[in-house]
Amino acid sequence: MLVTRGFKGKRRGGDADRLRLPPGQFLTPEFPVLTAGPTQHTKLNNWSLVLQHGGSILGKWSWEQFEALPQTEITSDIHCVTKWSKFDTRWRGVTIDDLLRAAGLDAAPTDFLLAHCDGGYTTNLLVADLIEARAMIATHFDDLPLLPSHGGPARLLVPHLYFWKSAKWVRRLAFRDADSPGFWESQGYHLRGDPWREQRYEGDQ
Ligand SMILES: Nc1nc2c(c(=O)[nH]1)N[C@H]1C(S)=C(S)[C@@H](COP(=O)(O)O)O[C@H]1N2
Ligand SMILES: [Mo]
Repeated sequence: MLVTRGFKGKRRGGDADRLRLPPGQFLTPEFPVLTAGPTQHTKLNNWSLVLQHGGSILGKWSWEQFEALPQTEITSDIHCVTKWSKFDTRWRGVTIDDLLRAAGLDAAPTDFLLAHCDGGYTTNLLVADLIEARAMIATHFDDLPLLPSHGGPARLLVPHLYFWKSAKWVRRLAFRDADSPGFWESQGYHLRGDPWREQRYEGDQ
């Protein structure tokens, strides 16, 4: 079990909370739903998660097989590029490290990947942003199965990047030899999206 916690403030709106907010963000206790397009509803017996590199399948798990993989809990702040941040969100799922291990891989085959979702959403990520317990395929929020609106049955969770990188209804991680933009990235959003560097749009340093 791994738990990562940010710096905790004593009261809402205090100095500690402000230090904990990336530039330009405001704190919300809500959990807004943001989706381009309709919520996806995938039956668990039709669900699978695939790790792929070019034409070859590196790993594939049914829901049952996926649920049997090692479980990790992460508590983290999340930051949406539309400027809301939420502190101390609590997730459970399978880290990308454990997923690679389950596929029998010592290391990722390339430095980049594109996450593909039910409904067609995609987002690009550096492998370095996914390994070493920085990211997971999350299936639970606050101890409950993830709601469809928040990406259930399973979503990518990459809490240290803007939340558009945390692809809901993720089904396939495709390793690639080069970084190429996903859905929002090809519409002017930043290729990486680090909230602490305020990498919102293409061209932000
Ligand atoms: N498949 C999919 N994943 C997605 C999105 C989407 O439209 N489709 N929106 C992204 C954006 S812009 C944000 S801010 C978060 C919102 O997640 P939430 O609805 O759980 O708050 O999901 C991200 N993942
Ligand atoms: Mo977003």
